[in-house]
Amino acid sequence: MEQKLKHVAVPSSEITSHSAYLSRRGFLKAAGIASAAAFLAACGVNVTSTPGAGSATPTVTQSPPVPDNAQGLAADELGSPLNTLAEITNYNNYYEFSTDKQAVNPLSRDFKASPWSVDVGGMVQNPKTYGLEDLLKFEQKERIYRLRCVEAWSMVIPWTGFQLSDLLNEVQPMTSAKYVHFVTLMDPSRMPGEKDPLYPWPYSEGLRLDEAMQRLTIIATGLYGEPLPNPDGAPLRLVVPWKYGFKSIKAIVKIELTDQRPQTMWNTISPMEYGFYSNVNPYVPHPRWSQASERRIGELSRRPTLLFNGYADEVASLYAGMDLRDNY
Ligand SMILES: Nc1nc2c(c(=O)[nH]1)N[C@H]1C(S)=C(S)[C@@H](COP(=O)(O)O)O[C@H]1N2
Ligand SMILES: [Mo]
Repeated sequence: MEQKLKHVAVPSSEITSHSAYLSRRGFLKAAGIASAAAFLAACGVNVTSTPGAGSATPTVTQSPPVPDNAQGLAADELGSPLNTLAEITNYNNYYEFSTDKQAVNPLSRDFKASPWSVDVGGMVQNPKTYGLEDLLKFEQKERIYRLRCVEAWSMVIPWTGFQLSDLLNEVQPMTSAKYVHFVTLMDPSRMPGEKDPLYPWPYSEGLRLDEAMQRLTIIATGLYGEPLPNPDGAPLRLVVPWKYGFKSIKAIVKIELTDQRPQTMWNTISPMEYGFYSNVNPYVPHPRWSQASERRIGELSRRPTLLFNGYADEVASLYAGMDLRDNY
């Protein structure tokens, strides 16, 4: 994660220089994004306030829906091959263990992820503390998702997990509930990174309730058919594939429904850089680097970043009428 704290160096390899930033029109053509832009315009979504947006050729193509049972598939619904288990478990952002992506795996090796429980409460009719074993009773799906880090690298990961909507339907949000707040385990004796006083621990994240109810939003309990590996957030973590990776909070112990937009860790550290929505958007650069392209781990050349990380068909309607530049 790139941010303002002085002791964390920004790896230049992850960041596209401003001169490399493609012109919007050129980018639209190169990436075939014209279709997504047209689709979004039809949905009433304001992709950008940049003049010329209307000149994109309106050829509408739809990507296939993400399957629920992807077990055994070797690629995502767009045809991109899966990253290997070794890649997925040895290049991790998990600041509770280390800010060094390659150090997370060895430093999290002895983390005990069971027993585990999650408090689900706040504005709900049926608050409950769930053991991991209770959560595994929700229908487990196999979903292959792209994970796009705000630092402009990405992976394709075959998750096992259940729809967050299944859990929320059970606890029954009150009509006054508008947001969902997620909190990571706070235990510096088990997560040594939490001793670093520069960060406002515990890690926390939030979603609008309708985003949390969207079918693509899952609580992952495994990947590659195994229980969730420690570096990826064992025993359970959120996955919201159309948002930057930092929204997908790991090692969750608390889920709380609220009527207030929740405070999140990255938004607290640097609100201009890490907004509440943080939808993947190639047209809205991070203040310090472009988001127009990304480096897929395991590939040599960069690839264009897709609006909503390629999930626009399924999620754009959540943002109908919103200016995605203001609501970054
Ligand atoms: N609790 C917690 N959750 C977290 C993070 C973290 O440091 N702590 N890093 C986030 C970031 S920046 C990314 S890109 C993803 C990375 O997930 P992965 O390591 O499974 O690929 O986890 C997210 N969830
Ligand atoms: Mo990230």
